Amino acid sequence: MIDQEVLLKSAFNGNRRELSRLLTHLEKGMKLNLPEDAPPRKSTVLGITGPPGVGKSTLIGRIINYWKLKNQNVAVLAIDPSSPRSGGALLGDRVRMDSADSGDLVFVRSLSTGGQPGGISSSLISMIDLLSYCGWENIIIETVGAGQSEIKIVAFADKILLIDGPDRGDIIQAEKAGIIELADVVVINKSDLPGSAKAAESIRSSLSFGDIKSSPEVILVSADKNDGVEEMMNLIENCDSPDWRERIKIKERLISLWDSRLLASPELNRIIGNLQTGSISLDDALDELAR
Ligand SMILES: Nc1nc2c(ncn2[C@@H]2O[C@H](COP(=O)(O)OP(=O)(O)OP(=O)(O)O)[C@@H](O)[C@H]2O)c(=O)[nH]1
Ligand SMILES: [Mg+2]
Repeated sequence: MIDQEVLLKSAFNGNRRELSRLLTHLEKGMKLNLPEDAPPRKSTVLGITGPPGVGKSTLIGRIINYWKLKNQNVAVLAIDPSSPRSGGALLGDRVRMDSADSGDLVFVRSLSTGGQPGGISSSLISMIDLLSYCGWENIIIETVGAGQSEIKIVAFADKILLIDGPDRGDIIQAEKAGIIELADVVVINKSDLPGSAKAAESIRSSLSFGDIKSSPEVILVSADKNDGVEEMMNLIENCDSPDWRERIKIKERLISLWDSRLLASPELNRIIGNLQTGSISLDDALDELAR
């Protein structure tokens, strides 16, 4: 048993090792008990998602520097899908972000989606609350657009950046998964490469033909050259999410938590067995799981 209160006090006072330990416990499903007089969450959560390799981590490095220059701190939760990825991308992430992961203003943490049966979403809220309680003003959640559930983890963020590259084909997947509806700003990264302006144009026009009520801004950025980052940050910091988008986010959060509860149920295997033998109906199964 760990003494959460002791760890909390220490993390609150700036001890990163204890903060890390607490995050590990939350990742494994521990319930967070903040003191009763803890102030409401005040940090801003920025969700960043997009297909593999579009430059999310590189861009996050730039965003970190942007906030550092303003003397604001930032904690990054980088969520890796549980399925193994090729080429040690995780390590690559660390190395790329390490340039920024220095000093007291930055905290970077990788999370795995395979940590607990219900996935990451149920513990994500506690992690955000913990980081906020410990004084982290900006929190970034990075997810890879590898599966719908991973992408939609960003629905737990206040503001959402969808990143794509010059290869317009990639974003089709995001469109299918309904991520575009959630995005406050769409970033076409790698603007230093040919094809990026065309990709941005094509996304803009497909958005204006869609039934999206107020389309997100589409902007060109080069994380590599640090070009357009300031403009992007101005956009994201000053945009107001319309009501309908807030509602979609809340709905996605509910669906995520619903899913993770179902998957974490100790009765799940037994109920699946009963469904298989036909001894109960799907409706019965849902009723039982809801109980
Ligand atoms: N030309 C160019 N290359 C870039 C730019 N930004 C990132 N890259 C390169 O794109 C590759 C992938 O960058 P990452 O930042 O790891 O991309 P990611 O989206 O975090 O990748 P995953 O986490 O694996 O999904 C690296 O080789 C980067 O150097 C850019 O603006 N221009
Ligand atoms: Mg990355």
